[in-house]
Amino acid sequence: ADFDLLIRGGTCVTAADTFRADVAIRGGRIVATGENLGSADKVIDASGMLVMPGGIDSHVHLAQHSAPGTPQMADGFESGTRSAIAGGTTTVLSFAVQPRGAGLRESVMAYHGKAEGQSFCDYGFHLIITDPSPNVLGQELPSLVGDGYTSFKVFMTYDDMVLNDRQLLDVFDCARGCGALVMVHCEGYDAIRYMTEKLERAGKTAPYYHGESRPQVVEREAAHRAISHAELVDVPIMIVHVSGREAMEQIRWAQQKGLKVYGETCTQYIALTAEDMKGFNMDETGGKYVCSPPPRDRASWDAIWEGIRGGVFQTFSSDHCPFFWEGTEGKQNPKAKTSFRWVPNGIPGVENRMQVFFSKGVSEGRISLNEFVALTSTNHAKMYGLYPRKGSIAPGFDADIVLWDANREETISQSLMHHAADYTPYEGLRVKGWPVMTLLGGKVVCDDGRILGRPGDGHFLPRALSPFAGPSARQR
Ligand code: DUC
Ligand code: ZN
Ligand code: ZN
Ligand code: ZN
Repeated sequence: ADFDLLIRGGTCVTAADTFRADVAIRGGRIVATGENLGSADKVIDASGMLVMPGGIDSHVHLAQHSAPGTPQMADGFESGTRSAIAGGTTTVLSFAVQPRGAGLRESVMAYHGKAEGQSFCDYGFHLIITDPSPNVLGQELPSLVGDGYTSFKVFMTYDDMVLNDRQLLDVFDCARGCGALVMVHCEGYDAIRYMTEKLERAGKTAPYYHGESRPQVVEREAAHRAISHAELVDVPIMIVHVSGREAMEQIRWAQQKGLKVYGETCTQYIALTAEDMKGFNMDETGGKYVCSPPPRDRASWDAIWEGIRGGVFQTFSSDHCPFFWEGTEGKQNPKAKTSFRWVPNGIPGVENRMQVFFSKGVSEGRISLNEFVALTSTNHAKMYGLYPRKGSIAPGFDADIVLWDANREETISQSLMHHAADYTPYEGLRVKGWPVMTLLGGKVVCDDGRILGRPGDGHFLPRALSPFAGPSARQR
């Protein structure tokens, strides 16, 4: 036969176009699109389906190290990527954290150990820099960037992660020098500590007050500070997990000034609100929704859509950061009941990202199919150095494909999930549009919720420098 596989009769969608075509696959790659392409060993009938590039989720946390005695992450690479492929996502970028005092190279190797042979989908790593020592910035980071770890994240809050302004400037300077893309967690450390202590003194310790301890002004101030430092150093930055209007407007303002400031938003900021964090006991499940930045309100959903439609945000991610709900190691652990400050920040969602975004975006008429593909796949590939291998349906691209039924209605429920977490924060959400088949490198790895792939099908992706990470023309 001419091809290994032919996907016949579907409607292909890329970030640019929508067209009726068959897709021919050989050796794990797309080799042709069009009509009457030839014979194939296997044919998949995609009539009535959308044929889209597999999702790329450039913001997930899998097997992330937690301090001893604190809740541990619910998903490792096996369960987390199983959930990804079930949701139509074929590439994840996860975080390799540098514990303070540790070397970067040893830190990233530890995450390779957790992922190798375990992953159902392809994966790469962003580094998290917590300890920007002279050796890290002078030697290790440039060397790792050269090895394909071309992006890293820094935090403006959390005791064990926070960088001060001088450290941020030094890290930005290093990124500028090696052409890496810096992702910034924008929430102000001191403001959060002030608010947390004030709320605790007033006895306001329930999960709901997690949201009150880090209101939008705290996110906006940090976003503005990060943007200012990036302008000073002349380096592009990506502001991740933007929750509402305040930070969105900072990014838009920076973009209108001509600064290379990029934005990411996530499922929770168009689907959850602070109200969800009310209540704590078994029947009152506020702790399930605790993540950072916290979910805001419905007006914020509108602001996020404004940013999506206006091009402020390039990527839509899950920020899958799963913890168990039940049990002493989970979000309900005894310490967490004494104050929101001990509830681990993060929620699962890698499986639901495309479902929720398609339903609220495409099915409800807020964005086009092409914008959906751009924000869930193509832009992630371009932003993080995976293009033109990942992120489109065209000859030469990896045959990472999701067949999507735009008309199928489902209700999201834990019983449908493939993660290891014991709940989904999107429980009960009705969606229209559903992934029905996922292919990785031309192999069917999930068929209508049934996992056909194996751990180890997915491979590590060293990445090229981001074309978006170069300094501005004005100053090189
Ligand atoms: N930042 C993330 O990116 N994910 C979860 C929690 C956090 O602070
Ligand atoms: Zn973060
Ligand atoms: Zn995250
Ligand atoms: Zn391998």
